[in-house]
Amino acid sequence: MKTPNDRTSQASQQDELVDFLRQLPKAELHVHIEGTLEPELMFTLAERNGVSLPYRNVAELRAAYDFQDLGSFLELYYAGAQVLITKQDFYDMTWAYLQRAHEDGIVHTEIMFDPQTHTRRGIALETVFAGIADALRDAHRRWGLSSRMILSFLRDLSEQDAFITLNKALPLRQEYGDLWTAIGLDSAELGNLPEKFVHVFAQCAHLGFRLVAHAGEEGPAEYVHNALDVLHVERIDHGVRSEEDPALLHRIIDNRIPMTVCPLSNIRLGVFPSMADHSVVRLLRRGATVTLNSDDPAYFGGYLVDNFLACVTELGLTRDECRQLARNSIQASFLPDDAKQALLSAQTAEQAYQHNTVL
Ligand code: ES4
Ligand code: ZN
Repeated sequence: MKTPNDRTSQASQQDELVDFLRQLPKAELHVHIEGTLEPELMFTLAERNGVSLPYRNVAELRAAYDFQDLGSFLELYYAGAQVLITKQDFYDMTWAYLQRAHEDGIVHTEIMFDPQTHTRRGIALETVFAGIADALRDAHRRWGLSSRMILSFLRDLSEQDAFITLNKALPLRQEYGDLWTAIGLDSAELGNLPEKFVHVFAQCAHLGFRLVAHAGEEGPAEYVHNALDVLHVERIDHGVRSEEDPALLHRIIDNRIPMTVCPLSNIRLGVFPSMADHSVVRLLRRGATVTLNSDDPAYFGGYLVDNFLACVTELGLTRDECRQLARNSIQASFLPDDAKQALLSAQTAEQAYQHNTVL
């Protein structure tokens, strides 16, 4: 049997690193299910549904993924979602993500979905819920991979539109309440302040939903403050610009407010000029409860393990820090405490096994 010292080539070291990252039991807490739609599946669904795409083939579509900022990405992302028509389409997209997630060692996932992207095209909310939920339930049966659904409001639309969406969705809580337990806020951040959604978030809290919001991605640290103070969210999606405000960063560290950070997304959308500039490892080393996530993996060039890899190779993230990030992801999830403990002890057992056999 080979020991690590025998494997000297860079390629095998890389393989060993990928194996290590894959076997870490971890949760993904920030992934937009519409952002997992790979170009190949997009073309398949377009054909199946007779929807025409303004690209001749997959390569042409991929070549268009050359984003300047969040706005230029969102335009393509909403256009791509138009191929999703039937329950089977939502199922196929979600199932493809879950298979990939399972390969990456994800044991729990909290996926965001944007009902307004679909209802405004005349797709019934029930179709969206049913397709996604069926796939999530199948993954739980097949691999024990648990999940939650985070219904996210588009912040470039009005609060009234969010209320309409919430009211349309509430009757579905009967059937999908085990999965749909949280509310999020996404889409174009600049100029669409957290304050705009104060009433609908208060109503969602009153109804017993857990709350998250994107903040401090393109928007300044002030948006993070207001997501916490005005919307009363428990987790901040992105939050990387919090580093610009020392008082805010202290608050986040002291109160262990989780941040769901998406490094490859931030690079592709120009939030940081390059991986070398990314704040995630600095934040982690200052004691922030950071988690790593893929955001829109089909658009940003990588799934969860790819995000870990980029932090290891370009920011010097250590193996212990990888384990810490994996633990953070489970701790920051919306699972009940007993389920978190079970997953955390699985990680401890895995680590003991690694130490005894390989390391
Ligand atoms: C998103 Cl990267 C990002 N930011 C905000 N909203 C989004 N929706 C899908 N991806
Ligand atoms: Zn996001």
